[in-house]
Amino acid sequence: MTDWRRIAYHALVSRALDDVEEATNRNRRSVPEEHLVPYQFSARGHDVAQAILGSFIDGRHDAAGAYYRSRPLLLSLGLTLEDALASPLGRTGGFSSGRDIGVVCNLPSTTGPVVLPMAGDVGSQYTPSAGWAQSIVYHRDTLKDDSYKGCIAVALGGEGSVATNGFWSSLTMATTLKLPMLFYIEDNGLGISVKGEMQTPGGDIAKNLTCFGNLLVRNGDGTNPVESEKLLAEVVKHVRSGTGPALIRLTVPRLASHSGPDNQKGYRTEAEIAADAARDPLPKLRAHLVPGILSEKDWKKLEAEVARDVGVALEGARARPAPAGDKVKRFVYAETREAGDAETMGGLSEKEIAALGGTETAAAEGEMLRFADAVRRALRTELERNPKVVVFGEDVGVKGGVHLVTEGLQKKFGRERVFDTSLSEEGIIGRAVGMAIGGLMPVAEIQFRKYADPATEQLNNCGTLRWRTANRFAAPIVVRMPGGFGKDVGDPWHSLSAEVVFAHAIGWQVAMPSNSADAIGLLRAAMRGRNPTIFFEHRSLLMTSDGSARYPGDDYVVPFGRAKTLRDGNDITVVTWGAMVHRCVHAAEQFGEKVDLLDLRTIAPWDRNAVLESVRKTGRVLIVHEDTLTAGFGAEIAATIAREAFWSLDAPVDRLAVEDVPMPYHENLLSAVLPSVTTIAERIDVLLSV
Ligand SMILES: Cc1ncc(C[n+]2csc(CCOP(=O)(O)OP(=O)(O)O)c2C)c(N)n1
Repeated sequence: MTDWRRIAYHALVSRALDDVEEATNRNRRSVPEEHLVPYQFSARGHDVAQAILGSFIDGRHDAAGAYYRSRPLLLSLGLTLEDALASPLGRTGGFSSGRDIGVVCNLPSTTGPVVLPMAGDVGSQYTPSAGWAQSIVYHRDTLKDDSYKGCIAVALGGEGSVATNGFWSSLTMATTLKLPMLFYIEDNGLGISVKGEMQTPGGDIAKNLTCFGNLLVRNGDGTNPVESEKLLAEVVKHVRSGTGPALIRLTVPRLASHSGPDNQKGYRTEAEIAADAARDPLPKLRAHLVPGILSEKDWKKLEAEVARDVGVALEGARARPAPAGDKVKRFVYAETREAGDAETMGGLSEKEIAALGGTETAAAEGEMLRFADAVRRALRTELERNPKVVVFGEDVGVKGGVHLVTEGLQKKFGRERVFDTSLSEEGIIGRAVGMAIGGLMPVAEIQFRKYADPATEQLNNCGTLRWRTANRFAAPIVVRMPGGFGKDVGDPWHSLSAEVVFAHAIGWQVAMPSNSADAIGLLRAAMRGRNPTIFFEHRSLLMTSDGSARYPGDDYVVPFGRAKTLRDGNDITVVTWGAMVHRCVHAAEQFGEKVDLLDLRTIAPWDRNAVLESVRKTGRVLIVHEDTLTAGFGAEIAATIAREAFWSLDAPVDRLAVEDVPMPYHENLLSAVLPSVTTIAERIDVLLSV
């Protein structure tokens, strides 16, 4: 039975919140500055249909991927009015404790519907929502958890968002995998100022998707409560039945400007504004309810209740303290759980991580393993130990990956745990994020480093997710990606390194192992950890035996941020990582006891102390990497040394790297750009003579 009183309450509350914020901002000269909402977005016009949608989102593990106009939905899913008002004011508590725009919301829950952490990028909500939907299927069918039966993910978006990559990527995922996912498109005809006809031909995405496979499509008037309720009941029932996804488009008016600073000048006529005002769904809701369902008196009572609740909430929100600047650096990475700083949602539980354990002591006498075999073995042991591990990417299933790293894993662990994905890197990473928030440990493969480009938005949002939700959410995923030069071959697409991009991205751990043992230890540490990790598999190590090492054991872990000293020397420090380690080892052999050689192993975090200690001892340093020179990670290390160890230096800090050209194809060209044993040795020689 539809609870229309509850729907009306949430629609009225949403309208009242918009009223308060808009009135305050309109009268900005006469109100105290701390009452202003710096970034105000109104849901006016979208509110009634969202409140109806909210009345259907009640599954134990339902989740919504939403956007900045979704506050009415959040209200109906349990957002407190005080949090709803405090967040746009930037006060403590709420969605982000003043870190993010107040309408970029989230709502963690372990006992009812969740609102996944929103992001400012239009369309970025879709693929994590599909990931949550896939995690529902995994919990339900593979982990046999009946509490996930009938649960769904819903993604909300405007008609502008249907032009984004995320929309199409998630639509492909949801329809090919028949995921329990509902696409809820609230079409107000405008993307800021751009008309819907620019986003999809004819401006009607539902019409255009009528023939899309495996998709139930419904199209209706979001200002008509009866029609909206009927269509929503139908699509939600369909998705809950487990037969596949659905898309509903509801037309709604945007009864305000796009956002606070927008005055609609130049793109919307007075007549258009008036026509939309005449479509206001709130009077239509009232007309539907009064007097048949609620009496005139009931409605008045409801309005009074809303006014009282919003008044109390506003007082509470304004009284909340502003966030203190000294805490702004917290929660970029996971903090100790002992201090009570566990995230509310995302990743493995404390108990699960403790049960997995790990040792930093390598087993003695393990057999020699090549790099690719080592990564496969680490994946295999983790898949065996932890039922929440899932491994996926393009071609990783039947074929075992184009580098054959996942060969045989699907056969052993099944298609639910090791699987191929559609060809969308945004989809691969967004899905991983949704799955990690859903409590799984996703290990995603990006086929080559360069092909992480289309996933940039999801990667960046994954990294900042813990910080911007003030530790309410985390998405610890592992992203494996091969890159760097191959055996006697390179090219701009398959041989990119550019690891510095991920060191620069906030919130990521970045592993750059040079050998099998470190690869196993770092991959395992990431898969038993609480931070998202880029795990770089160097192509030349995958293709040769350069990185072979003894198997260090089934529980071996290497902590991030700990360099390994490969040679002790007193006259020069060489800092390197990845495949360059092997060239540096050969170059250093020519200098007897002179070279102190450090393999950083991880560049985020990186072992500052080990580097500085070594440089203070030797007074000279050469940093060698394959990534291009300008703004490469070597620049970061050089700057740190220049500041922290300046008085210990006997020579300029030096870097040797590929000199700002893409990686070439022919072997001759490749060897002309890559640091070689000879050029590394020459550089060491020069520095030693300074
Ligand atoms: C990836 C991205 N590009 C551009 C923007 C700037 N932007 C914010 S809202 C918006 C229009 C979105 O329109 P629509 O999806 O129809 O939602 P509505 O605001 O109408 O509810 C744009 C272009 C953004 N936030 N993200």
